[in-house]
Amino acid sequence: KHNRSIESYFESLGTGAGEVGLSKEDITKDFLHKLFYHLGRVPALTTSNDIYTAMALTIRDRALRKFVRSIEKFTQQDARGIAYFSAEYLPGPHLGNNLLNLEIVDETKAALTELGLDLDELLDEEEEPGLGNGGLGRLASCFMDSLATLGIPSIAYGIRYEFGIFKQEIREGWQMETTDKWLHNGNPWEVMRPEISYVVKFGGRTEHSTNGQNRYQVDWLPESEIKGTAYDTPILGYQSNGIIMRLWKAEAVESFDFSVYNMGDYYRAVEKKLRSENITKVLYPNDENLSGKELRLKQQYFFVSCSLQDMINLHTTQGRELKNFHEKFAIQLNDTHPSIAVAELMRLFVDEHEMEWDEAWDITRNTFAYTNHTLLPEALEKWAVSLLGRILPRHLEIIYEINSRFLEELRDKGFSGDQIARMSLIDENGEPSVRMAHLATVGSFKVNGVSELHSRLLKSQVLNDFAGLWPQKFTNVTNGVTHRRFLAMSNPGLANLISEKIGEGWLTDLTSFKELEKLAENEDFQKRWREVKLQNKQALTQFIKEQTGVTVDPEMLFDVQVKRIHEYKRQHLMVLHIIDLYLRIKDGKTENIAASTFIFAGKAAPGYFLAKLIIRLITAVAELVNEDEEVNRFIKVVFLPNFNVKQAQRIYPAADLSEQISMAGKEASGTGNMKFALNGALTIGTLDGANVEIREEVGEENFFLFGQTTEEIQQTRNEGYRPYQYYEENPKLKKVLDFLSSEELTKGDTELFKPLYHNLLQQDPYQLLKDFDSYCSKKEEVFKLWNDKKEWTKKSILNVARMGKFSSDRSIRDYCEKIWNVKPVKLKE
Ligand code: 7GP
Repeated sequence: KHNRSIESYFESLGTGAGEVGLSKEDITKDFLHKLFYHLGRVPALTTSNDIYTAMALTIRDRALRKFVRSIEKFTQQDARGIAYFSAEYLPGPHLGNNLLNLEIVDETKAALTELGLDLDELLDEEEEPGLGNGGLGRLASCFMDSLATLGIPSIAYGIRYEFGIFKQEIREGWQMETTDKWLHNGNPWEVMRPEISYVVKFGGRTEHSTNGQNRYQVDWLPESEIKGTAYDTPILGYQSNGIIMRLWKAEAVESFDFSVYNMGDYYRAVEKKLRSENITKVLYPNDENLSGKELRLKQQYFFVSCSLQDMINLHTTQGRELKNFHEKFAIQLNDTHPSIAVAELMRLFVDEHEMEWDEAWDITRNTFAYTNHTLLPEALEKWAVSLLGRILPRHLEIIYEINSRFLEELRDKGFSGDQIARMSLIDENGEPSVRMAHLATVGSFKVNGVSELHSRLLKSQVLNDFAGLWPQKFTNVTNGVTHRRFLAMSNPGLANLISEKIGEGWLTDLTSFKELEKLAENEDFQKRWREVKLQNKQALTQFIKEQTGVTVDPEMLFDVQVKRIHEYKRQHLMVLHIIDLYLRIKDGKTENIAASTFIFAGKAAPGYFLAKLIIRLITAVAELVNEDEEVNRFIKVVFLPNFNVKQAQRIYPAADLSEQISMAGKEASGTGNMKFALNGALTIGTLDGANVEIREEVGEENFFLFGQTTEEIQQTRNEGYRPYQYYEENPKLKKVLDFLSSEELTKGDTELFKPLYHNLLQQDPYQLLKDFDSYCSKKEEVFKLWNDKKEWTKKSILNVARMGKFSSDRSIRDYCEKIWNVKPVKLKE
């Protein structure tokens, strides 16, 4: 009876009765209700966090409603679904995006205004979940937005890190890291699901036997067990479905270890609980050597095991058989971080569900698909066999078994010994280790790169042997970004101007921006385009002042590079050019320089010395330039601390020039490049990653191309690249490099930048010196064009008009077609 009354209530929700309404009045009522009943606040004691939380809860109700509706629909239709496995997510602030997706920005603003409150202040209050390092995590979140919008039955699995990516502060010019306590004020967006929890085992040993039915049986006798509990956050699509991001938190299986407790050692028992919870404490910053980090492997296994158990549970409680698992689900592995899932699914099938190996392998290989995000050799994950065997003894056995069958297949096919050694899941050079990219490739039905160029290089370099063996397995899906967050929400000025001209259809179809092409030379439109950009630059100017104390002039060219700090991305190439400008200005040769503000932001991995030194170099140049009256009329330099999604949303709309200057062949795709162009910035860039496709789309005359191609880089290397020669033969470059150890720049500490200087002169692994001239002369063209406002604006409009391809909606459609074979199940509202 009880059940029926719940059901009938749910039904009535469907017909509108008892709905959480979307009118201003509904929002006001619920908001006050939350403040009073949920938070128990009296007006006099209400803090701004209370107000934010009450509104967040009000909106979460509406988001959950969408989610519940979507799930019902998926279940009704018995739809095939996608599980996205990612160790990282960077959703950014939820509130503003949910308001946009529910189309209640105005209603909410009005409700708050009537109560004497301000929506913008509330939006400012939100602390974002920094559960990722950079591009890979943000891509996962853009994909969630599009999966929900397109109505793809899906769930995003990951880790609920208590501390996300570190907070960056700048002290005396250096990066300092502090902990990111994003949960300190609570997290109103998540729903804890104590009843959705699974046990995950670690360590110990295995026992092989033949059971009563004469079946070969392996038992894993673990050393310890940990419980994972689900925390669900609804992620909304635009005018459409809601999906769930399900993040796992680690806890002790029992709060107390009773055997110890009984002995009277209470504190030792509690300690065990604390140690278990360590697993989901902190996100590891990337770019560091992680191969020895036991806790990192435990994190990966922990979340993957919880997620697979959850999926099997979902599958079987609906009365389905495991042999159909791959028909109901595809699992996308976001890089190799979750690739231990291949071995775990085999273990669950074979050991726990008594499936035969061949059948289990068949299903497993038809379930997973793997996305690679990097070609950098140092970033390709490997786990020492000794470590893996200690933490996951059964998985090591399974990996060996997969490998021996795989190598057997290669031998049968006549592969050479060398090839077999190269393709093996086990790297026998030095300390034996498991190559996770090989495990992911062998265990998947599709492997993709993230841009045309990257996918091509993946096939010809890192996974070349595999591409020869299984050419059909390899494909490309070029990345995309959600234009709803990165244009509609964060650049309302431009979004409104565009909607005024072409309507709002672009929110779900970015290709309709093509219609803007015809306005590219319209002078009125150009003027309004420039006004919007100027307003955005004024807002950023204000923010820069608050954050750094530096005053910049919004009329100047805003030349921006924001992304993780890494040598391959070549932030220091931009700095070398700035130093050249400084020297020119000091020399009185100011003609042809367009007044520019150079803006940098990005985090360096805490253990990456040269990256941190690059930050120090930027802040040193900033100090020198900004304080020099002779110079600061022409150029200013800013380093904005603590780059994150929230900050990014302020920066992209205000940029005139986007710096995408990595050494060709190193940036798998880049996604910042797309966000900038979408907001009307022109790009100066190399033929790397998605730059290639962006240039193809916007037209080569609307893109500042410089630098060597991947082939030329290779050739330079083959010919024996000697960076010193460029230093010797190019007086301008010599002057700039020598300036790195000048008293002027280093304030007397002339040794400060020597490590960078030597690195460039002796190895220059990313060929900055070789590309320097090409970069500088492209900058001259930039300056020239900047002075022709009409031409610049025309190109800016054309860039935006031709961004259609780079919506993550298109990427997700590609995944659906090329990889997942799923159909949308969209809510009709
Ligand atoms: C990044 C790539 O560096 C970037 O080029 C790409 O756009 C992005 O992924 C999304 O595909 N990679 C990472 O953020 C990362 O952590 C290590 O890669 C596996």
